[in-house]
Amino acid sequence: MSANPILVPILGDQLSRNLASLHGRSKDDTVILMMEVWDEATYVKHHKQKIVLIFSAMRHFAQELRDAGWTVDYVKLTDEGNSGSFTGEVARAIERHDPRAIHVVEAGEWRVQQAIEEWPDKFACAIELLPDDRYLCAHRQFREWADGRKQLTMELFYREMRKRTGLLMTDDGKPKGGDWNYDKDNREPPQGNLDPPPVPKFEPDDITREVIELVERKFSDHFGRLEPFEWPVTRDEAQIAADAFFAERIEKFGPYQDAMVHGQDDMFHSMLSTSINCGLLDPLELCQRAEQAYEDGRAPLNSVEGFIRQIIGWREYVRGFYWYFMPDLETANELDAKRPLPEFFWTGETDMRCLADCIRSTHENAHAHHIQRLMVLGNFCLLAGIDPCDVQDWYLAVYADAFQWVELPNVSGMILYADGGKLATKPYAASGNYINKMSDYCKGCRYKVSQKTGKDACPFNPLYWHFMDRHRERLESNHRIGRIFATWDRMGAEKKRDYLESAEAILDSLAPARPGWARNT
Ligand code: FAD
Ligand code: DLZ
Ligand code: SF4
Repeated sequence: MSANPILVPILGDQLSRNLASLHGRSKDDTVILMMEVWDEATYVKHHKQKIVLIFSAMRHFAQELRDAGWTVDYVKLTDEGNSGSFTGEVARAIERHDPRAIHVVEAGEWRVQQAIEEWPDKFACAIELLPDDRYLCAHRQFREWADGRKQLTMELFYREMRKRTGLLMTDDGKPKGGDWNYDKDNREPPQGNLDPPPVPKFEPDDITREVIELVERKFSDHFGRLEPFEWPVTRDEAQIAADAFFAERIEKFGPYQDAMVHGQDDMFHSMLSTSINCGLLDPLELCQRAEQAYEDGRAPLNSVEGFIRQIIGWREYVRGFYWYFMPDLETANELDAKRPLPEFFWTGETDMRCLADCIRSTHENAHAHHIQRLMVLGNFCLLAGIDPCDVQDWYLAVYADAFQWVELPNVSGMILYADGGKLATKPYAASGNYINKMSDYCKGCRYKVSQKTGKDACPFNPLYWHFMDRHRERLESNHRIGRIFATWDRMGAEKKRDYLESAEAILDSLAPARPGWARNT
């Protein structure tokens, strides 16, 4: 090892061998620094499985790097003198290694990036901040695309990304199959026994077992079931999970993307977000595999295009959106929503069968699939007017794949309309009908989805109209939703009053979450 090496900090969501800070680096001249720190584990009280996932994946990655000949300085959470923060640990590492420079890849999250940007003032050695080229759209490219647009329409961004990556494009620059988007074929309700093939589960090894014990000791008051812990924590395991998706589930991924079945937590989804987000899987590689499945005749175009759109469309779009609108996005509250998150989001104790099932899955697996997050949990928060800060904390804390850059645009923009319509042209508000159409939840529910008002009515029904009525002024001029008010007005005063009174009774019954669930008090 050279006398004044380059120090390369690698964060918990940068676990990729092709990370920009490792490109072309000499192993004899590099000390890689990895840090388990209290600040990151508790800025919200993450689900226990999320902490196990990150710490275990970090420890495995460090081992992999050492096996490949790198020098890794790994700081464990319980190591003596651990300062609890990235900046504190970099300061201590500078004392240990006396580096001539630090090469670090930009952080995924605003909070961490702000801290890194203070390093040049704090530390005497040179700091080189590198762009994270694992994403397919650089910040500059997103800015160039977004500047001057009235509406940042995801579909238009997605088409640009298709052209730029060449994914699902013909040689003469046209979308394969003739259309850009096959979403219309991807809205099958669940019918009959769908029987999705099981997702691979991974038995904890000694490294993971040690982390599980640590989490049990140090984070026992965090939300969520700790065991069984079955997420992939290495690239090899993540590849097995991806192989199974491309072999067994992608075919039906498209048609049943929006379907929900009680107790079926994975459906035909890839379950790869945890591995993609911490760096074990490469998003472009996954899209290329999906396209290959189409070319080989193993998966239909609507499934493959749907999958690719989620990744080079939505995933890249929300990342660009986050950096474009931060830090204001964090405090945006266009609809002035002030109600605290109900306690049942943490306990799962509600008679609403759809919400209870989504919260159970969240508690048991640190996961719920997209349409559960959007149209059940998110829809409830929107209709009930839950404070965006509470909702952000909840989504950030409870999902193993949650990082603020992806969580916040989805929460503020997609579900709550808190950004004032920068992401979505209208609020994704829906009554119980939508959930009934796309799931089997309502059959076994104590509430009646067909009933509109009164004690036995599905709460989504009156809450829907209460939402529309209280935001009428803002929404009426929106051509995508404005017509709904003609239906409301045709109902007549008595029916309207019934709706509003039923909704008020539901809202009054929501016990607020006790403090301490999402953050240490
Ligand atoms: P699949 O359904 O198999 O989709 C494939 C991949 O597409 C995902 O792995 C993911 O990388 C990407 N993707 C799909 N939808 C989105 C989206 N809306 N935004 C960004 N990427 C997307 N995803 C996260 O990774 N982290 C989050 O913190 C997160 N928070 C969310 C909060 C809300 C309110 C909503 C509505 C969605 C959120 N999502 C988040 C998006 C989506 O729900 C998850 O990516 C998905 O459920 C992960 O499961 P999967 O890998 O089986 O996804
Ligand atoms: C999510 C998380 C947790 C729980 N703990 C750590 C940690 O101790 N060390 C670390 O490097 N990363 C952790 N992470 C992931 C970070 O929060 C993530 O890398 C940053 O948000 C990037 O901006
Ligand atoms: Fe959910 Fe309403 Fe259906 Fe019950 S009736 S499962 S509350 S949508």
